[in-house]
Amino acid sequence: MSDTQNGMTRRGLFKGSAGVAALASITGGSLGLVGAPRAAAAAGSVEVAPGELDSYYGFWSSGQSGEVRIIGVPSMRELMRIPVFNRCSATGWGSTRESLKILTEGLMPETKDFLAKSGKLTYDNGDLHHPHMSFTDGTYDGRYLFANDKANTRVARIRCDIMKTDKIIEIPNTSDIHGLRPQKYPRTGYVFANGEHRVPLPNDGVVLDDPSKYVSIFTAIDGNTMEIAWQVIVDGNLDNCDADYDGLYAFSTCYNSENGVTLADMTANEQDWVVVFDIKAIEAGVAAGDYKEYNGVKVLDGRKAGKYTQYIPVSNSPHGCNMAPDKRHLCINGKLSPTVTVVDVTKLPEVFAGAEPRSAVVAEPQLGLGPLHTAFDGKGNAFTTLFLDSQMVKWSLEDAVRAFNGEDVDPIVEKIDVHYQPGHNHTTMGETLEADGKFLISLNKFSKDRFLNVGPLKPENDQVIDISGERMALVHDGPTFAEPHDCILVRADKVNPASVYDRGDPLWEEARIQAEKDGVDLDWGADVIRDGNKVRVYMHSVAPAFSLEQFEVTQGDEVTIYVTNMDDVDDLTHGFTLGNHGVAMEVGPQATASITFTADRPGVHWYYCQWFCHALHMEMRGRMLVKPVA
Ligand code: K7E
Ligand code: CUA
Repeated sequence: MSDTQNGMTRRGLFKGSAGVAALASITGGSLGLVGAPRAAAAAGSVEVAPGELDSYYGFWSSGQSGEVRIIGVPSMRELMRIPVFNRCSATGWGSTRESLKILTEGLMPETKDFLAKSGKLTYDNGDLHHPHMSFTDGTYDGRYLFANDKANTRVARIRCDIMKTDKIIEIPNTSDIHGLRPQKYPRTGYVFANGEHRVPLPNDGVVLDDPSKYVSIFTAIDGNTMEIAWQVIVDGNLDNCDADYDGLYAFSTCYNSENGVTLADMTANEQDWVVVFDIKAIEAGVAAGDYKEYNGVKVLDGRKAGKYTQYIPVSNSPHGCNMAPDKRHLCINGKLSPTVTVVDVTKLPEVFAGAEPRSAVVAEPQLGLGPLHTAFDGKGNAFTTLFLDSQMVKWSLEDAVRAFNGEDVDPIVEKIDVHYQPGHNHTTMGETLEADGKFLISLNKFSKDRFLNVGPLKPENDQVIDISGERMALVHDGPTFAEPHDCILVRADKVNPASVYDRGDPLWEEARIQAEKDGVDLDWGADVIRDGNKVRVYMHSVAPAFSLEQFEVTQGDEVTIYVTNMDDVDDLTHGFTLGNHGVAMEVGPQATASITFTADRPGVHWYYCQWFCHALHMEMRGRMLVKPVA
């Protein structure tokens, strides 16, 4: 239970009732609310009064912005941004030594060489589509978030104890990681990642137009070590993926079964596939040595249906791939077809034993135009976004199965308009066994007229829909910057971040080792160590002062500044910004951060704390003197 749910006050109850009454009036009183409201943030209202907390953490992708955002749900207040593949002016992500280590250590050697030719250590951009939390026994466990980078073929991990990225790896042998899902059972475990665009293997520039040499690759990463466990070559382009609740299978939607390289080739067939991966069989294949190594990764061949993979035909160009929390039904969203294809995963052993692949399909309801993604309420209902119709459709899984069997039932429960062109959607806890059917987010690609006009580039519109009653009720418009593709909604009690860093955190392990070599106390130091033309400056901060008010270096020195924040109070972050050097970093309570630059501008340069920390924050500063070379 979250604090919000427990913290039911008279005032909260009053507010909750008022909110529900207001809502009922705007929806014509038809809102079938179940049970009494418990607090302002309970189902039925998105109002979270000042001082009250949201009941869900929303972890939002940001697409081409390259970060992850934390948004409180249902209020839709943006709480935090986590830099991942992007650069961040506030925190120094992409320029501190700690972040550069994470951004560079997982790159392949040839990528590093390639970037070095442009004077770069790593990529500056990313395209982050799919953030998902680690699982234990079919539900979120609050350890990690994982996310893909479609732009530069990477996968990142975020530590949920401090909400910072701690690993980024490049995936070899493939191009453009798109779909990404963690293993749900027994534990993550594997993180499954789809290489979307087919490339020749090896991709050495010799092959351009021979489609038979192009492959798509499905990757399983060990989420604990962030090393690649294995890869499987498949037919067609991989798009989205998911995993079952029994730890047996993973699934990927696949378009371009034609294996074409032009648009005309890619859409020639009437049917594409969902690929089913048999995890145990693949693990046995790895153990038996049935693989080839490319770039140090074990790659199995799953291009022909067999013991590793099965290909279930679905209509042309499917997109979303969503496993229902009933542990049984996998929903494949038609995109170009108005249907969602429902696969019963309990029938998959028969398919692997030779049964006709389509025998696992148990429903195929016609829902409307452009079905992209489906979410679940844990009560047997599915919610599918209709991109072309700009609608959300609620439908019954059970009725869809009955209709497929010839019964005269309409699986569609209700449709509502959303604004506009929804892509992903997500329900509270909806990709876990604890799906609770409270709220549904519709991530709309266009906002058009819904907000004040801010120029040609408009925000996206992420709308909140209350699904706790009989009918869906659209209750909030939430503008977001480019460009959320997906989000997850995690019950607040599942996530328990620290407020202050642990001094032993591995994040600044290199600083710890260097300080020890230099004979300096990293915690309380105020030292300048000269080592040839390298200068290491150690200082700590306790509001409102740095332990060094000044230090001297010589023009041309390579300077590394280590700042340790020895305040251990909640929310007491300091910063270090060095004027006219492009140097800035966040230093959280009890954290160490460091940055390296060349001091090449003779003169006095002020450094200051840029995080407003104290009544004397403006005075929290010091001077670096750069002496000219004689
Ligand atoms: Cu935008 Cu999940 Cu990349 Cu669908 S994906 S919409
Ligand atoms: Cu420390 Cu501002």
